[in-house]
Amino acid sequence: MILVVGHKNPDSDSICSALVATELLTARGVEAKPIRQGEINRETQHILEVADAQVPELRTSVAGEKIWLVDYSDLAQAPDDVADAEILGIVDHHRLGDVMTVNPMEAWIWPVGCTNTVLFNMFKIEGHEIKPQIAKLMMSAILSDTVGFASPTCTQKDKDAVAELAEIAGVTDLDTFIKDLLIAKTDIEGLSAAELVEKDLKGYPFNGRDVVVGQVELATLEQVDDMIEALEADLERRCAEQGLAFAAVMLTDITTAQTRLLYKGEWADKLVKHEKDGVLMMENTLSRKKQGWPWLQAELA
Ligand SMILES: [Mn+2]
Repeated sequence: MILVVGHKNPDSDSICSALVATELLTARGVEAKPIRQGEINRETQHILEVADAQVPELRTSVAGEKIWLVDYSDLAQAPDDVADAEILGIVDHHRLGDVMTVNPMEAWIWPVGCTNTVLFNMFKIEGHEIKPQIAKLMMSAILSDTVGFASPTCTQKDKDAVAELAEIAGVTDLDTFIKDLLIAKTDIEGLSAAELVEKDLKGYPFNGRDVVVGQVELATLEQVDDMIEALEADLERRCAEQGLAFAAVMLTDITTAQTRLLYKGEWADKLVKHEKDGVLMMENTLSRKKQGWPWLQAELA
């Protein structure tokens, strides 16, 4: 039995990848089960409803298990006891992380917009049938990760995959499908500052210290106008409680690709020079992976 596990603070790709990779392993005749390391967000909830799919079981310990990692290869994003598990496979679209394996394993890591684009191609290469429900999960994850093809992480392979998957899924009105997905993605109503920071928070070891960078995708920055102070206070609290050198959250307007960065911590001084009237705007920044984090790495180095 292989447990398929996405990263901590699961996003839609992470959850859909666990479900889809489980389907792929099953098609290979291997017993597998999807698990998740945290609560699902509203967009993922929307996707699972549209696809009529089950939420993977919540499970944060994998000691003694055989596992596949989907949508990451960093220890920081893996279950805490991953060292006591046997990693048999990785499907991902991020830079290669720091996990180590004892035995040879299967790794599918492509520079595309979404893990589900890699999984889609695995289905094709291996000649497995893609059911409409699985197609819906895959195309939703791709549209989520690429923000409806707008992200600089989006490649032709992602677009080709969605075109084929939409046909299998019977989705004829792709524009409405994307619109509904993005509405769910940017729905933050009623969330507290801590929940917003936590929503899509990623930890990065950097220069011997720990850094966290979250991202909140919005339809307009006005959605968080009243919460700036509370968000900054939450970042400060995280630095104090967890000894972080830097904690930030990217507030991204996905309609204009404008990101406001809130940040705290010992290393915060390094960024002050980029502020205008006390506000740090990152122009044309939609992707944390391709734009936000690389820029931060250069500035914090
Ligand atoms: Mn992803």
